[in-house]
Amino acid sequence: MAKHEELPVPVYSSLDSVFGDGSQLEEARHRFIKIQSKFLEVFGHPPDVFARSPGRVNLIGEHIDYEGYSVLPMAIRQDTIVAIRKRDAAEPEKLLRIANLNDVKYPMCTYSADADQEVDLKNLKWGHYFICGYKGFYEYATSKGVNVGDAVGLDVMVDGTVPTGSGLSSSAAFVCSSTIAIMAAFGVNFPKKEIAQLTCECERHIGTQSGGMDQAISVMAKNGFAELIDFNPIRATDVQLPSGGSFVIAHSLAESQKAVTAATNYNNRVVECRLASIVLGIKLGMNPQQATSKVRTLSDVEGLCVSFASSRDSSDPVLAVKELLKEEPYTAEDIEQITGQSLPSIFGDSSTSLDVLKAAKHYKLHQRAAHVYSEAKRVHAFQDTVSSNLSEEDMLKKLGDLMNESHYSCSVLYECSCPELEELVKICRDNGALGARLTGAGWGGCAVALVKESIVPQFILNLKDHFYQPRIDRGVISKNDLGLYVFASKPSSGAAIFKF
Ligand code: NG1
Ligand code: MG
Repeated sequence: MAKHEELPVPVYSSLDSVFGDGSQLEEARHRFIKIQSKFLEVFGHPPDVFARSPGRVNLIGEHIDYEGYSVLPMAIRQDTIVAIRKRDAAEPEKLLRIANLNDVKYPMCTYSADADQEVDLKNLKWGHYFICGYKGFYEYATSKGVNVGDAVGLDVMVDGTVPTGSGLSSSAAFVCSSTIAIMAAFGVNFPKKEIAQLTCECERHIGTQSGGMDQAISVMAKNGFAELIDFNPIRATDVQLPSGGSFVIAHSLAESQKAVTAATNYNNRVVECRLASIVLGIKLGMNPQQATSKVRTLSDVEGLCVSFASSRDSSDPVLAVKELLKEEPYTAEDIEQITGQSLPSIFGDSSTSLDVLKAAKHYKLHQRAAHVYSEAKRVHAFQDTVSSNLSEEDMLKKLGDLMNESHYSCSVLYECSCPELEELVKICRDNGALGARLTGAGWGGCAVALVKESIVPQFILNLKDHFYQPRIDRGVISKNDLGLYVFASKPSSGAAIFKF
């Protein structure tokens, strides 16, 4: 039997295979009807096909996917649905018309059907995420020798329920559902792991040097399971979570605009990790020229770090970080002295990295590397704990401890938290969470808390009282929207195509 990730995206002719038979199915029916009729109203004809891809919550393994390390997310119920229709090839004006069910917040975007168009990062519009998928589809199909014919116009209607800027990967849900809808419109389908890879690469057109976690889980998730996602090559292993625990997702209400702050936040950390791995490589005996040209990620030099540690009777790469990288921030000159090369020349091929160098005052190599290596270990400890024969009580406690350690590392070593997330995580712990941490890139967005199933309703009420009520009183959010900001989540299924 072909492995799950080798299979193409499933195509369904009814909604119940994905949405079950309860209230979720009813909701989904309403949603599809709304999308269908809005499509008809805007474009004058019905869509050919629909694609759905979910958001995700990362349970553990933050900011390590782009360093080559495994992560452990689960898909959530909230998703993006894209309805699409291929226009007639004979029409003279070939346009991509991308509309949204919420046309007040997201007015229609129109682009040419030219797959070589540049994504204009200075003027970022919501429709750009669709263009990522569009370019990715063409690049991939071309590389595979699949002839998809000349460019044609596409009519597209989007409906997303993943809150944006929340660390729940609304962006990947949108890019993946767009790419899969385009594939379906062109009558092709690819193995899920290839789609995961291509959507990861094409989302980088937005300007963040992301890893592949979000797209991988969005495409490959299975109902009822979290997944351990490995990279190079992408692989997903089912992880059964203990039934007595529940994951509650709570929004800090600080919106993280990742694409806008990339140079000082997300991409800055990617650059710092690369510099940390180069400096470690050199300190561990690599020739500087070779290190700057070959070493990309901390996983590339982990073997050297482990050998170093073994000379001190340890197997922990963090030991090498502690002894070889100074705690004080490195200046550009410090690093240039070690590498014998100017920083811009190391990153010469990447304009987003050059933006980072321009904005950075210094580089915290010790802290970032210590986070990545220790977080990578926590992911495996989490998986080992889940599959151990500990009592459920002890298992939940251990998982909670790992989540707390992860948060501490993100907050103190990786510095990707913010005051609102710190407050929220503390409130979670004070109200009975076994563990709580920021999830996704951070600098805003959501926290995820592990809570005993039996106390979930009370826990959510307590969060409302302590975190949200003051914000309702100040008019930051409305009471009616509370359900969008705090909810318990079960592992949902991955991407699907619907053709009725
Ligand atoms: P968010 O901010 O949740 O989309 C981002 C990256 C992930 C991963 C996490 C941090 C994108 C598309 N995703 O997630 O790959 O690096 O941050 O663990 O940028
Ligand atoms: Mg994102």
